[in-house]
Amino acid sequence: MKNLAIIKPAITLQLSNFHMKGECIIEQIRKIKDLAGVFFDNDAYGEMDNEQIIYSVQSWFPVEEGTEGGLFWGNTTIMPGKVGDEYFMTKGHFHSKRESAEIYFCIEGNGMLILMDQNRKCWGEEMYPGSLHYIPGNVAHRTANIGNSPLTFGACWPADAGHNYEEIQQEGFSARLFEKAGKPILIETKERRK
Ligand code: PAN
Ligand code: ZN
Repeated sequence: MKNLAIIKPAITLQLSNFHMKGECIIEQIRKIKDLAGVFFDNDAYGEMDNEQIIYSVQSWFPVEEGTEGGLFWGNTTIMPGKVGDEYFMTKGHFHSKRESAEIYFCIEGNGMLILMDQNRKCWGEEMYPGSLHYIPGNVAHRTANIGNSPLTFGACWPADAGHNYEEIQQEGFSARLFEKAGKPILIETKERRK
């Protein structure tokens, strides 16, 4: 950057829907067909439309992946719906650099941030417009939409955190968020394969 330069920001957030605009924004879409093994009820999963969009993520990587001290930003939108009795949710992950923390904040909709520590203790944090969430290091995280409209939240995480999806793919979370009698409830599941 030129000394004393005054420049326009490269990226802007549209305040009506929090979509980012600008170059280098990466869009990822996760459809039913991308989420094999994520949901509990395999029969209900098999009956769903493979092309149905479950969630999308817009990410901004202002520095290269792995840059120590750098930060990334992302917006996730999860559609409303369920597979069987289980709410639509993200795959979930630990960070590869496990001690890396993250901040989420809810923009619109109603959700549940599902957290699991190293000892597989699992708990949920309610998400609603304006709720702010600190995800400590060494804690796996995934998000479910528990409402009738799209859930959108913003996230900021270290550029060298990385994503470890394999562990959750293999071992799952120790609990799942189901709707029972019209309410979200965390229920322990015995899915650990190791
Ligand atoms: C978020 C998540 C995003 C999608 O930006 O990556 O909500 O969830 P999955 O990555 O589990 O599919 C984040 O936690 N980044 O670190
Ligand atoms: Zn994360």
